[in-house]
Amino acid sequence: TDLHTSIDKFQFNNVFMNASGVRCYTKDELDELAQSDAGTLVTKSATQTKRLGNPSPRYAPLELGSINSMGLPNEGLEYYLDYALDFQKAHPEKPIFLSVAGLSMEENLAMAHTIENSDFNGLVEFNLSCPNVPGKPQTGYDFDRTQEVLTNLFDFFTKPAGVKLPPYFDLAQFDQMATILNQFPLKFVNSINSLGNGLMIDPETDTALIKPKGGFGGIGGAYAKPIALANVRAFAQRLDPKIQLIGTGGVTNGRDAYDLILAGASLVQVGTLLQEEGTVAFTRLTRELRAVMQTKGYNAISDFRGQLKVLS
Ligand code: RRO
Repeated sequence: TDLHTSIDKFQFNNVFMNASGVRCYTKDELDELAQSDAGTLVTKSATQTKRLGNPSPRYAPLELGSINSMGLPNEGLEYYLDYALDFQKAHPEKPIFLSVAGLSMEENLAMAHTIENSDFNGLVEFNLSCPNVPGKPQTGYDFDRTQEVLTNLFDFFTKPAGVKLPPYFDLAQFDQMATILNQFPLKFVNSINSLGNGLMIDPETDTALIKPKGGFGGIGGAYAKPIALANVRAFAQRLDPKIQLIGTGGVTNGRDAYDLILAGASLVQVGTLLQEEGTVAFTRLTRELRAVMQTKGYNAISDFRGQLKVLS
């Protein structure tokens, strides 16, 4: 059973990879991802300069997932770009993703210029959906702003790129966002980032579980699965077929990944599960996805990608 997949001209020997933010902060963590069974990896979303992020505790595992308000801690673009440039020399057969998340349009455009003028030859993921920086609304929930950012970006940016989006909950939002996205030469759309601004309470102490923002944080894991499936499916139905889908949210076993692929995903990212289990999660997910495919009589991802059936 072959788990090979592709985005644009880029080939991957496994559909699984990390979700940005999880175990991809340091070069050591990135090396561990590279050595795992994952098909590729993405770096922690970068800002122009290093950030320490929000005060701890800023991540907590939950019964069905996780809550985080990391606040974009990262080593700065240069660190991750350096890593990517070294990596592509050492592993020309394994294209990787560089994630960027500017706190303003100017910062996003400045980072895009730096990448454009570099030798980076992988894919760039523009994160339009960080929910956790106090005072900074998620770009992906402001449609005019998203249009403006992408217009200014693709005015000069020519490297293969995509966007990481927040979850949407109304079909009119999918219509509007897809109309915007279809105007640009995007190679992929990655849905979804965490469910923004959830709240979990410790029953012993009646206290919010995490410290930043009075306890509000992005929810990931099993809580997110039906929302992720709907977002991947809704965009697959609306986007130009040249724009591929990356499915992220709620993967805890091989069947969850199979479902995201049925909904239209070409790659599957793993967040909370990877945080909790480590890179060995990819070994189990790979085995479980292969088993589901074998049961269904499928030999390749392309045999069932996007083939979700609905009741008539
Ligand atoms: O760093 C974070 O707090 C964070 C980011 Br940038 C993001 O995109 N999604 C998330 O759940 N946390």
